[in-house]
Amino acid sequence: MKRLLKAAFVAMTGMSVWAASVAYALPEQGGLGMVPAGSALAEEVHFFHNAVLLPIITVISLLVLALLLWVVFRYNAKANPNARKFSHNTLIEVLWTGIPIIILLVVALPSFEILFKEGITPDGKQVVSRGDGQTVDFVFPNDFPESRMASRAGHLQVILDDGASRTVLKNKRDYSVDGWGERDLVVSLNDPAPVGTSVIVRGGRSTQNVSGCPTIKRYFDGCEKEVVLEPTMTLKVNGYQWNWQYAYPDFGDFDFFSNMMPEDQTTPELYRFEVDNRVVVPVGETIRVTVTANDVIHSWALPNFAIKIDAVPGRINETWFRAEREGIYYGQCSEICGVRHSYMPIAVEVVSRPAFEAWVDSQRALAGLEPMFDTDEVKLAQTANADAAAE
Ligand SMILES: [Cu+2]
Repeated sequence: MKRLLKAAFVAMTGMSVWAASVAYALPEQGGLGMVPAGSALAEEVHFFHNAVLLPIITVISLLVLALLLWVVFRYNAKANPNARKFSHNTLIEVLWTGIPIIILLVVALPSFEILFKEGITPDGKQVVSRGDGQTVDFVFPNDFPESRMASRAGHLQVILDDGASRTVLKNKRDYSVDGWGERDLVVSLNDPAPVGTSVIVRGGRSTQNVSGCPTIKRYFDGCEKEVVLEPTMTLKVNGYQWNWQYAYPDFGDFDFFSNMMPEDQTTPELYRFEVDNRVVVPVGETIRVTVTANDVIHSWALPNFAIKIDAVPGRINETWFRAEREGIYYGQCSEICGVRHSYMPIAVEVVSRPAFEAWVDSQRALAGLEPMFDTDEVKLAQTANADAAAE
């Protein structure tokens, strides 16, 4: 009962509960709600499911139940011995055609928006400039294809970063924009950017609600919007009977297979989720995911990021995600692909940028490649820093 109440509460408020300390984003044993959202887009999907679909489904089910009970009790042979013999009722027919059309539109329009967002890889760009205490004008090169150009205030985001914290500036109150429709947009700050700060101008049409926006604001489209930047890397996913192969084309010609951990080498909670080689990606960056298969159709599914995309032999499907928090996220092949279909889990480890770079170099070493990030210069600088700290 407690669990039902909790699920009802989660459904009503559309909240995505997340405990910051949980490193493993595992499904809750016997849970009814969604797994925690790991991306802003997944929050959108959860909101749509919990606050739009579930109430509509509930009301329709209760209405149909009430109609059935009414007919059963009011119009059974005993209660209603003389049946009336009319063939149609125009008003009712208009209503039961018109109302479902309206309901379907209410369901379809927001779901199209989410589907488009999942299907179109973000292309936002950013320009970082140094504040010098005098400059107020900062140029953003709006060099997108015409249909993707930043064309209104909502397509731009101006952020001041002083190294310790970031402040998102507000259009009109803090800055104005000139040059709409031209290649160069000029952002004019009302006050010059202080010395030592970075002025980050982000632009593009791939925008989304910021993560963690309250449900009530989502209802009224009152969430703060942000520009989602273009991918920093591509993850190539290839489905096999019965494991996954991953490649990182931006970081060299290395790939690896990811196999389920045997039952005796993992915990009961992680069995059928944990793998020997996890996918590793950096936090807060847009990851392009291309998915295909080697033999039969599989499906790469990662519920925390609201991803479920078919892996089809001879075809490359593309999607993307941007993880908001570090952690380990699990999914499973979601297209029946043979006898070991339920033994090809997916595990994604979201780590910090430095940890990601260290991991890339470890994978490159395994493939016999030179390090990409852990170069001699980096090592020298690290040693110099360590020496300076020791003195
Ligand atoms: Cu499969």
